[in-house]
Amino acid sequence: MTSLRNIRQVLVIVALACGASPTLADSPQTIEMQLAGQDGKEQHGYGNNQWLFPHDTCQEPELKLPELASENPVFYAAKYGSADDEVFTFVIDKTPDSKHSYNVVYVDANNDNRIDPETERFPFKLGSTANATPLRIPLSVTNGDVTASYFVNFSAFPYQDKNNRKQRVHANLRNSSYYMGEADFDGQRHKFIVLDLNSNGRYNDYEPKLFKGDRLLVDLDHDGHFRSVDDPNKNESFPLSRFTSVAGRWFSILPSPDGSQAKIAAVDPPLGVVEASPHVSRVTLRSASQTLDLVFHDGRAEAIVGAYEVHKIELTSPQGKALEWRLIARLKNDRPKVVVAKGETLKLDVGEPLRVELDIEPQENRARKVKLRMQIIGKRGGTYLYNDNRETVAPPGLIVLDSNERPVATWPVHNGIVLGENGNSWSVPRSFNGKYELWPVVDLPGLDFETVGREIEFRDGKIVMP
Ligand SMILES: [Ca+2]
Ligand SMILES: [Ca+2]
Ligand SMILES: [Ca+2]
Ligand SMILES: [Ca+2]
Repeated sequence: MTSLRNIRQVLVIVALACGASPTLADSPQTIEMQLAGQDGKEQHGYGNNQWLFPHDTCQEPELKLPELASENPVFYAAKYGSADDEVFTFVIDKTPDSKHSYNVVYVDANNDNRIDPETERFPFKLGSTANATPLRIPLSVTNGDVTASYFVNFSAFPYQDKNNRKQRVHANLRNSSYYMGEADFDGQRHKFIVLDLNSNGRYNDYEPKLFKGDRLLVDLDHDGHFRSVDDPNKNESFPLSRFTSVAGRWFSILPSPDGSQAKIAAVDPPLGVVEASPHVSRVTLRSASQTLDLVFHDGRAEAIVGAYEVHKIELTSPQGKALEWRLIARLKNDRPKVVVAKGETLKLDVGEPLRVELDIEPQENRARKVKLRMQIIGKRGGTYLYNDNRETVAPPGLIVLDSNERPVATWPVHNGIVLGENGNSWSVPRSFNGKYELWPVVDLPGLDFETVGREIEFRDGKIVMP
């Protein structure tokens, strides 16, 4: 009898469990990842590189070098993985028959501090900054007690800039391999990629800023591609964070440092609420370990508790309006700091009111040219650019009024051309004589802008300094 009752209990439990239709995503998953991209067929779309500065001498004094033919070999010190010795020495050399160009690169690819003249020697072609054919080199990178293959694309080219005034041969290494696996996020198997986007040989760096950490790509729509799209519902590219929202729920996705394994578990992180003004549609918050892409509905969004900085703000016209517009601010300096507390509501004070600022300055040695810069600035900072690609928006512009307040010139303004942080120069007609007013015009339905005009005096098209 006892055993029958036990069987009944088991049946009841099984029935209950089936009723809730649990998927694999409900239980922690440990995924064995496969190295991919070593054949040069990269699927992830974008990568980062390590810039290698030239040295006259080897930066690793203990390294055993092969005999070099050039009088001026160039040494580079790349860094990959996390081990006591994370420096990989590269040297470019030229064979005796090569009169001008470097044509051989030696690499301590297995980082045993000895360059094998046979197996660690690769012919290559010196490139230019505009055009360099990269050479694919397999390294053995160590993280903890795991040593694994890691492929880099090596390019070298003569280079100079204002910080490197003497032209020398610089080089860079673009990471060209990544790890791919398959996991259950929503009851279906999805291919996913862990990408060493900050190019340091480790796959588990949280991304506090683009290219400063690593990425996670999930093929949510099973089309074989891993795209980052503006539509948050179609986004397949995620900054590596403590918690990641995939297919509508929160997961902890932790790659091992060497990338060969990923631990995935559905989680319920502590949440608070963020409220913003009605036109705020999306906001990106970032901390050292967590990126949140908040999508606002009726002015509200849920957010994981934590202390963040505001990185990106998006304002959009209300859904259903015939004229659609979108303004996006990417904050680079003085980012507002916010704290999301558990169960509490944070009022995010960004966006409106917006004001339009206009700067005008004469261009040195360029007659009848003035530099104009127009910026849309929101509350608590941020320079907003509008969606250039939608024809429905009346583009922002500049209107010039003469002393009788008659418009004498109008000028459409595009992102990066006058509108934005850089500004651009404007040719003033020679007929401009006397005092003029320049007014920025931004007309986006439903948005109020505070605009301030500027009075300028011209003589034969030249700006008259006050
Ligand atoms: Ca070394
Ligand atoms: Ca070696
Ligand atoms: Ca990394
Ligand atoms: Ca896809």
